[in-house]
Amino acid sequence: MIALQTAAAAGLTRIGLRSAQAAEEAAAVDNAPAIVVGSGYGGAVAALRLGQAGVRTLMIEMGQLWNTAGSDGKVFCSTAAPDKRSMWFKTRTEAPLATFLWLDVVNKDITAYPGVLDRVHYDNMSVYVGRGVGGGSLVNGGMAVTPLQSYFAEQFPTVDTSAMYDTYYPRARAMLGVNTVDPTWFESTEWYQFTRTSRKAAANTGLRTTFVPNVYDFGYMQREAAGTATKSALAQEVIYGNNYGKKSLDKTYLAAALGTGNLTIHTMEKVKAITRASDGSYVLSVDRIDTTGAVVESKQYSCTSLFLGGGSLGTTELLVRARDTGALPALNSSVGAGWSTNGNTMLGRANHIWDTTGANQSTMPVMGIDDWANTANPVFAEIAPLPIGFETWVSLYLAITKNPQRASFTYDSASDAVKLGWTAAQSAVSVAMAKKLFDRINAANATIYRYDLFGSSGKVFADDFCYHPLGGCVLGRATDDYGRVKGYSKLYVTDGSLVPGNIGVNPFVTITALAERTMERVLAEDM
Ligand code: FAE
Repeated sequence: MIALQTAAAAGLTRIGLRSAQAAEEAAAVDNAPAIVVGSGYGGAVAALRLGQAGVRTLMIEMGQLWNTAGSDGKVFCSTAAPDKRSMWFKTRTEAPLATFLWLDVVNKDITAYPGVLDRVHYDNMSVYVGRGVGGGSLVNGGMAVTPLQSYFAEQFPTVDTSAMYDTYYPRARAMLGVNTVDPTWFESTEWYQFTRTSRKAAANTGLRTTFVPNVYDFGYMQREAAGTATKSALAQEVIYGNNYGKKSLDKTYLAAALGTGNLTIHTMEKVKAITRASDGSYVLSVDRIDTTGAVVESKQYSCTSLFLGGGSLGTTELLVRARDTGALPALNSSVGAGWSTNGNTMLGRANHIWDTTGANQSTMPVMGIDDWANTANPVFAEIAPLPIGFETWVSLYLAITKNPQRASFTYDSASDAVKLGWTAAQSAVSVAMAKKLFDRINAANATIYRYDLFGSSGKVFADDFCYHPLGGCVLGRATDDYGRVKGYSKLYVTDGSLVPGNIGVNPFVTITALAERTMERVLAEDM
């Protein structure tokens, strides 16, 4: 932690326990035994376990280190007053809820800047991802859900599920700081009125709801509510970062990894390409950018062991490009395949006037409607907040559906871009499943959908964005059963690209647990 703070205060893009001598160490660090690309869940686990094993490691992250306060005294801006810190090089925010009462009142013009949330646009699908030291942990809702063991086994038939559920999931949850809301406080606080109203509608339909753990510190949240701690989850902070309360990776895995003394993190550096030298080492071409996005330096790093933790999009794009440009020609045809949205579909319902959702809403979801056991239409729907500071009567949901559709990434040499082949018809499968469940809820409660939240056209189901990109380098297909990339030695994938498109719940605990499993095996056998 000390290293993270002092480095940011000094305006450095190079973070390590000995960052004061970073300039002298530069030559040594540029050739590290191990390089980790990306600082999200997969990258952070790799960095910690390598550091503990005494392996000098360089982590390369394209986003910023987020712990220097702006002129308002805060590191992050809130969803109510977004500024340049909100989004990654956009001139207008691109929030998931585009409109309210069909009005364009949600999004704001901003200055282009390396902000913390990115929305990456492909044909027919855009994907939200976190940018910065901590990746998605900086912007996500903190829901820390372990999937059903039976569904995990269905998705990962070659993985020993008892080892996952006895060892790696518990290890991941402990390291991530997973905790649960106090049920007594939940029942009484105004901040979860919106959740209780959705629970009532589910109960009226005969549907089961379940509490969901989170990495936001609920003790802190109760102090926020009592007025004894500075508000964050109770002050409309979430997708553009939380100033307090949330145990993002910079406070857990990455702080511990820096504590080993073996990790250096370079920020604002984007890996563009990977090749292999004749001695078998990996060579990374990297651009360092400034806060205007201008490339201020292009350089190369080399390493013996390369761990890819750039997330489903970042890692898959790097490997598809490497294969199809001929840089790593032995990568197999599964690289780029098996991608999906975890069946994500967002929607809102309009409640009766007497079923209020509350002007005050915590940004951290704590409950889901669990209809996954319904084999005719499996859906797990997170009860999401709409924290805009006044009564809306809206119940908002992020449905995770068992959509079997998968898409592939391909390299387009004409534009030198990696494209995603997802179609609108594939999103329609998720929408149909969400609609089946919520038609039942509306029928049982005599309620209707909201038509005003996703643009002026009256769209009910947000079918054009997702929060949970999964797949692209699926475990056991593009890699062996431990994330070792097929065709190359000492090249590993540790992130969400290993998960085959769907895991039935919010994914980061699974990504973390799989990375723990990979690192234990790789450190024992390969290093
Ligand atoms: P990720 O966390 O995306 O980290 C990848 C990192 O690599 C990022 O920091 C990138 O900037 C960096 N990077 C990528 N490419 C490069 C490159 N070429 N060079 C250098 N750096 C690079 O990957 N999941 C849950 O389980 N519960 C939730 O409540 C939840 N809510 C969410 C809410 C939002 C708004 C969003 C966007 C996501 C949410 N998720 C949630 C999803 C979750 O954050 C996501 O699955 C994980 O962050 C993925 O982890 P990875 O390690 O795969």
